[in-house]
Order: sequence, then structure tokens, then C-alpha cells
Amino acid sequence: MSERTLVLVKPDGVRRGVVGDVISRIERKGLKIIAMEMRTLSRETAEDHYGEHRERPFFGELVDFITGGPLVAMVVEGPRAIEAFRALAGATDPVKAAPGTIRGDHALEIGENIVHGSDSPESAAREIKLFFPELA
Ligand code: DAT
Ligand code: MG
Repeated sequence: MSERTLVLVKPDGVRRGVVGDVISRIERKGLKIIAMEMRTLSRETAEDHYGEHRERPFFGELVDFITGGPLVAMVVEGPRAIEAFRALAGATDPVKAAPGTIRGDHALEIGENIVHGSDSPESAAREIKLFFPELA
């Protein structure tokens, strides 16, 4: 059974020039990119995307960061795509992320951890609808 997930190469990943590396890892794994677009998020979209974190102390910084430059949004499809991409991404804290993962190889700070991947089928559906309403 195929599944879809929303992947973001966040503004730090675009600035660091690792968009190609992220795409390459997704393709190497056998997952398929079925939609992709570079864009700069409005605060409204960012607050909606990260709505579950609204009450966290880092929410303001998170929204500043994610709206602070262009990002690359993708819909990625394949068997267990949600879990498969989160395994490629590695742990949220890049210092704890295993070397060989995207975050383990490219980042050091939790607030700048290069990629986002949906964490459940419900989040994936909500996030895909937010970024690519034409696919939902
Ligand atoms: P993930 O991106 O692995 O799903 P999350 O949903 O818990 O992690 O958090 C969303 C983003 O918020 C995360 O990628 C980076 C930021 N973040 C999480 N915890 C943080 C913290 N303690 N301090 C600063 N930023 C944090
Ligand atoms: Mg998350």
C-alpha cells in the first residue's frame, strides 16, 4: 500500500545548498516525488503548518525561521513513505541524529534541522492539503 508524506527542505537547507542531496536520498531510497515547489511561506501558512506547537516557547522563533527564506516543499510517495522519510531525516535534535541521516550529516542545532517530514497519516493529509490543495 502506497502512502504520501509532505517533505520540506527548510530555509536553512536551501541556504546550505543541500536540496539536491535531500532529493537524491529520497530517490535513492526508491520513494517518488510527485509534486515539488520552491516558495516563501506567509506567517499565516507557517502558523497553520506548525499549529500543534502553538503553545511551545519556541513557536515564535520557529515561525520566524520557517518564513525567513525560500523553502522547497514536496509530496513524496511510496510504501510507508511517512516512516521511510523520517528514517532518512533522523532525530529532531541533529546532535542525536545518527550520522548517515540528513540531520545527522548536515545540522547541529535543533531549530535548524534542514528538513520536515509529516509524522502520521493525519498530519500528512492536513499538510499536503495546506501546501498542495490540488492534490488533496
Ligand atoms: P520534527 O520536525 O522532527 O517532527 P517536532 O514536530 O517536534 O519535530 O518539532 C518541529 C520543529 O520545531 C523541529 O523540527 C525543530 C523545532 N523544535 C522542536 N523542538 C524544539 C526545541 N526544543 N527548541 C527549538 N526548536 C525546536
Ligand atoms: Mg513534527
